[in-house]
Amino acid sequence: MFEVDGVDPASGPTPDPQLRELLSKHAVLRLPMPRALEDEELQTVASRFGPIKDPVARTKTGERLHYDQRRQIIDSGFVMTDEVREKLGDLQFGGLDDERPGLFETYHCDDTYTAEPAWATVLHARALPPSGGGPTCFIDMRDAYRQLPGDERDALRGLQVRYAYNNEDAFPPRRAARGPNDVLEEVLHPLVRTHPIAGSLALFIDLDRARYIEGMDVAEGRALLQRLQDHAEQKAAYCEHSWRDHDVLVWDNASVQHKAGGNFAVGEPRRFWRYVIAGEPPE
Ligand SMILES: O=C(O)CCC(=O)C(=O)O
Ligand SMILES: [Fe+2]
Repeated sequence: MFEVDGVDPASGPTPDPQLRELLSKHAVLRLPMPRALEDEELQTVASRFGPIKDPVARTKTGERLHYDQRRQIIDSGFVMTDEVREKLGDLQFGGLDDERPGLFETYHCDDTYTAEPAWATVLHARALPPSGGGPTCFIDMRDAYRQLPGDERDALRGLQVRYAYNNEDAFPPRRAARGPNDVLEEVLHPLVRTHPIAGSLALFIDLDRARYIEGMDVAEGRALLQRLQDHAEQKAAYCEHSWRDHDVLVWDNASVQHKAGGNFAVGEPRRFWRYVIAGEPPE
């Protein structure tokens, strides 16, 4: 985690090679802001890292589907009521907390169910739990890869993982997400990813959406994915960000996994505005 002071929400080069470089190196950047940003200002800050991604992906029948808003509201403190539950019908977000469906408490990277997952995610704090708690936690997947034995590192290169939005076979304790995005096509991504800017190698896994390893016995491939995830969670360098008002936090989905810490009281607000930054297909 690295702090970048003085980023001007009103102007600056878009993209800004220096900020892209810093993000590639440190994987998580905190940009303190003096006040809550206007939407346009947040877009300016986000664009310093690259073009904002238009969340459009292909469906199984080849159509283009807007699978999300361009600016997303992450409302992790939102408490489910029976009334809302009824309205949502079959919609499931896949989280672990029945009461707080916007709380994503399992390690993941964003957007892996699309062919060109967002390179980076930009989150701007709008409301934080008054009594504290609710950090965002990160593990370093380059470090996780480096810590594997050399022969295993070599053996993993070239393997491809299959991802789906609606993974009915979600890895426990995760639960399957369900909704209109079920129609999206399944996609493949490499298990070992070369960083698009730094050129470094990282394990690229998202068990929230992964199904199996292509060309490998399904159970064997899933056991391998789970073992690699456990390895990363136990061994890889870890950091967490304790939110302060108006923070902008940016992370690099090509080199870290993240999750929300749910240690804040039910009923307290925890809300962010979010833009994601476009990325090339992982290689
Ligand atoms: O709530 C958090 O800390 C993380 C949210 C998250 O996973 C995301 O915005 O992609
Ligand atoms: Fe996320």
